[in-house]
Amino acid sequence: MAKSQPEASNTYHLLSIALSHFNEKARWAFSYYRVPYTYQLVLPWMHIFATKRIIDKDVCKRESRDSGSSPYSTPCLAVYDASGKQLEESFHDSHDILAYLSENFATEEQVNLYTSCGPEKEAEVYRLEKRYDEVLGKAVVDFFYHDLVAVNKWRAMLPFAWIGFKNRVGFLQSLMWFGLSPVLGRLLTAVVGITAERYEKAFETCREEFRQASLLLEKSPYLAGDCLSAADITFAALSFVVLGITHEEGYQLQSFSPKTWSSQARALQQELRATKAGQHVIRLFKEQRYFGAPLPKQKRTLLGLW
Ligand SMILES: N[C@@H](CCC(=O)N[C@@H](CS)C(=O)NCC(=O)O)C(=O)O
Repeated sequence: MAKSQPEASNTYHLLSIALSHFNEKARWAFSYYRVPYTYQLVLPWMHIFATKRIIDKDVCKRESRDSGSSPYSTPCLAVYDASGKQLEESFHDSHDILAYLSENFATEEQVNLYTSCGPEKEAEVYRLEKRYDEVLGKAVVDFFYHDLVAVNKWRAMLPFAWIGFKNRVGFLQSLMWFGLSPVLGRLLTAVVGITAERYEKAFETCREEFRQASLLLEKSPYLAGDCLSAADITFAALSFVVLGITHEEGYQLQSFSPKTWSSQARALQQELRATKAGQHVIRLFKEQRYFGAPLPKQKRTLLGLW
């Protein structure tokens, strides 16, 4: 049930990496609960400038459950008072954001996404969400960066460099990314430890996750039962890259055209699209991603960086 006070008197600002699937999950959670918010788009590495300002205020009350990301990780939700000036709390994990919105903004129409399939399924929804975050979400990172930065680098270089301008993340940030993205992309794969082996393994992990999810969908219309839950939103948001979901198909921002991906990546996208789980995700993006939700306002910042 909705607990409109004191949260209704808060204002919400979401810092999110434009092309990130974990960030799409947080954006989707906001759309689902119809919570107005402003957002600021950042690009990898440059996100540190933006999230550091929030982290330095030391108002995060939750222990991080994710040892794989840095302290500057996105999505980063800043909760301000009604005036929008006083920072009261911050969240640095997509699950924490989804759980917070579910606790505070569920209504009879937008039911709590953890109990929507019945209280007896709550633990299963948590389990599925955690599995998708830890297994599918991580495999998608390996697939995404290795394909764009190494396997298909010559064809992907320009679209990868152009992505800041395409998503209007701010002139200075877009320009820095345009010039430095080949180096920053390489640096990122080195720091995160993404290798050709991990890329190959990511294909198998994605296939297996889609196979398991398809089996669940043989038994019920949604992953955890008869209703949309946090498991469906997590699975769908984390899959948008490996399915190549476009803006026209419901992805909130502007992604890459098919030729940006290598032929093997495109083949995987087509293969997964044809599965029951793939069809489920395509339908969720089409029918549930935006329905009735107010579009968030993009906060213009000094040339896109701070
Ligand atoms: N478990 C975290 C994972 C988030 C994550 O991996 N975020 C990436 C973008 S896809 C990120 O911001 N990486 C940069 C960093 O860790 O500094 C969540 O679900 O929010």
